[in-house]
Amino acid sequence: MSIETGAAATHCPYCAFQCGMTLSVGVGGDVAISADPEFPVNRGALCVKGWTAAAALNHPERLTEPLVRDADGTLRPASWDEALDRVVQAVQRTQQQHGNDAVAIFGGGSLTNEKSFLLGKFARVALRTANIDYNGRFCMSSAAAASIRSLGIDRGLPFPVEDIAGAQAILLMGDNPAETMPPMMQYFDQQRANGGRLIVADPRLTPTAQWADLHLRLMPGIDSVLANGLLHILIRDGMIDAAYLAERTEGFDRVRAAVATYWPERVERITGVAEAELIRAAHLLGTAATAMILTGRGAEQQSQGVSNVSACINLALALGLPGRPNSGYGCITGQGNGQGGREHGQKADQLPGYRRIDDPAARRHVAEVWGVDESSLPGPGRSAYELLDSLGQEGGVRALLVMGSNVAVSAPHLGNISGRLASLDFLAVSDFFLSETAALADVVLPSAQWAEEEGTMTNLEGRVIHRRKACDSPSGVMDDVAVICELARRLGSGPRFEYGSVEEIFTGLGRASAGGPANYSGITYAKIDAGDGVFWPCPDQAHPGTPRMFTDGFPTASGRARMFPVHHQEPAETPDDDFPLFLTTGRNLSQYQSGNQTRRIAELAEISPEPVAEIHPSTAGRYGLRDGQGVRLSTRRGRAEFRLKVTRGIREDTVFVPFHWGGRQAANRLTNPALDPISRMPEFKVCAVRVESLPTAGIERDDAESISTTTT
Ligand SMILES: Nc1nc2c(c(=O)[nH]1)N[C@H]1C(S)=C(S)[C@@H](COP(=O)(O)OP(=O)(O)OC[C@H]3O[C@@H](n4cnc5c(=O)[nH]c(N)nc54)[C@H](O)[C@@H]3O)O[C@H]1N2
Ligand SMILES: Nc1nc2c(c(=O)[nH]1)N[C@H]1C(S)=C(S)[C@@H](COP(=O)(O)OP(=O)(O)OC[C@H]3O[C@@H](n4cnc5c(=O)[nH]c(N)nc54)[C@H](O)[C@@H]3O)O[C@H]1N2
Ligand code: SF4
Ligand SMILES: [Mo]
Repeated sequence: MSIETGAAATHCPYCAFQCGMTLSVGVGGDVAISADPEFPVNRGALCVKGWTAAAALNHPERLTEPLVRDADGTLRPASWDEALDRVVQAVQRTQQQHGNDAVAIFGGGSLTNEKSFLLGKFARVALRTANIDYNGRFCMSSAAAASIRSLGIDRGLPFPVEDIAGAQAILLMGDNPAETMPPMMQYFDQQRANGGRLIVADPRLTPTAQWADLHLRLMPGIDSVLANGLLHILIRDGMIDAAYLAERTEGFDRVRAAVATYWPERVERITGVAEAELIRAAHLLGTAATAMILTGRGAEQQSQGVSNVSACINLALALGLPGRPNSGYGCITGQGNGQGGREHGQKADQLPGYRRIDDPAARRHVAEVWGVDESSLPGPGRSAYELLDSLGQEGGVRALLVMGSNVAVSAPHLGNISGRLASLDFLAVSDFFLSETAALADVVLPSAQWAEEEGTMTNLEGRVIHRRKACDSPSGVMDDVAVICELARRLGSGPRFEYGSVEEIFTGLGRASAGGPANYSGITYAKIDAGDGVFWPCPDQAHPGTPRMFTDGFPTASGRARMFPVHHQEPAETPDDDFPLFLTTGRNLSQYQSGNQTRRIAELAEISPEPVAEIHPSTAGRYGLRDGQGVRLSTRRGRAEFRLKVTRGIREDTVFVPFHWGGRQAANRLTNPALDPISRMPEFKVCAVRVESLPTAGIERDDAESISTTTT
């Protein structure tokens, strides 16, 4: 992967597949994107979001100067000096009046490893606040928590994606890669060519489910019942790996007792999946020499998310899969740096290297690397939703800095969160477009974009890769690293934030991670560049990295994987007379996340101009609704408006909407913030909803009016 003049081998700004791409900068600053055929993950493939990513770089709505809010309520351009000064004054005022923890940071999984590390250090060293969390809490935190307690570590995929091609059977629980990571489908393609089978569990007949050999159209919110039911059949039919269970796991007896009551007729009754299909799925997994169980947000974003994933891990362990070739349990991480972003300290309970902030040894190590006194490091802070829910409250957070998230669209129960954001004494947002959250801020800091700065990302496989700078940012823009270091300097912590380069920050991150679960200490930029990235853990310079984990044991106290019995409980809210259907939410192919980056790109807006609610024909008939009309969805928490799509590809009791829009079209006006007791993940995937015709013919698009699109 050589860098030619005017061209840089780098990676996509969006999802965790982190496709390799080449950016060529022409005369006049135009940027062209081509896929990198040599990068072993995407192997020359990109999805439509990747192909069109350059359109965001020189987009006319790009923020190129800081904005500050005047006393009359208007946002006006300001100098960097004034904007940063306002932030510093607000921090100091708030901390003097209300204590250190009244200032908080909200980060994101799109930030590089270096930024994630700096943000965590900034919170603990410069602000000395316990309150820092990030949008990954809304993403894969249930899988992370379940993996840590069972397998001893959380690396989303503990094997490279290429292993998928060699799995004879794969169960995909609530993931839709045909739309959310299209280039990954080449491995499922190869898997099929090798004679392998794919089973997809999803309430919708997604493009991925259409592709599968078997689609289990389960009811939302009951994944653990399905997994327990499959394990019941495998035990009954003598298809579990007794030797593996005896040698490599603990806790199976209690799991066996728990799944005893999940006989197929009962599981059919609860999940809506026919007994014959359950048996077929179990036998496909049980007879395969190599197999994988993979989870996505469908199974994880529930108030029972950790239980669901634990039930899937139990299934994988009973089949003897983790640590075997082309086999195992994996979580398909979502955001560009969704993996690295959860390792280096922007989580409320965490220090770099995936260490716990309440572990005395971890605190001593990190305090020493940072050159501060251990007693000065705060303890664990509030989780993402709880942090947002505390804004402006007595004893809660009063000043907030958001970097890399658009919570005014993506947080659950927006009716509550919008009010909480409005009640803050001070809000600062760093972004490169005026997101719905930035539009509420007192200070907006215009940030550089991916192609304009150096850094590393860790993809869904745990592969640390180099995102190279390909072009300069517009004048007036300051990158996040410079912003964090300058704020630290103005707050009196300058010497601890003096870095000569981004690479130097990576070296500091490596030292802080040494000895921790996510050990980066043997990774350098040179080592990443010499190959196709380096898989963590990589404990020393001579170590080649770890593409495949668990081959010799699990990083638990006993070296064995721990199995936890799962007793299913209902979702926090189920349909009733007033709200008679399930609502579930997720993604479509051409929009990304809160849509702040993709709604502005013409090619993407053309494919998906507005949010569409999917409903089954018989349900539409029952409520007198027609395909293409406007509908209002209502839940106990709010209302939102959508165009209706009538499709046989969804269960009769379920409505699906994407969450990529704000304002009146925001799915999150509807969603339930019920939290998983362990991961603190909100229940984005299940609540109870009512559907009605919109009184007027048209849907008012209040959020879209302010956005203009541009083509590549
Ligand atoms: N185009 C696009 N790609 C993306 C993103 C994007 O916004 N747009 N975001 C990236 C990120 S951050 C993430 S986390 C990933 C997410 O990637 P996915 O996990 O594939 O995305 P989702 O659409 O949220 O959810 C997957 C599926 O879960 C199903 N589902 C809903 N409820 C349930 C349930 O109760 N049980 C089960 N088993 N399934 C259920 C939905 O019907 C949906 O098809 O995508 C990444 N890639
Ligand atoms: N209803 C419902 N809600 C959901 C989900 C769901 O399935 N259903 N999924 C959840 C999931 S999995 C996720 S990951 C979250 C995502 O939700 P968000 O965190 O809101 O996701 P993004 O739109 O990626 O927000 C990133 C913001 O930061 C900006 N940005 C990107 N990179 C950088 C950078 O390097 N620096 C700075 N300063 N800014 C940057 C972008 O322009 C964007 O405005 O949403 C969650 N919300
Ligand atoms: S699959 Fe993900 S990383 Fe690849 S081009 Fe699409 S959005 Fe970018
Ligand atoms: Mo995500």
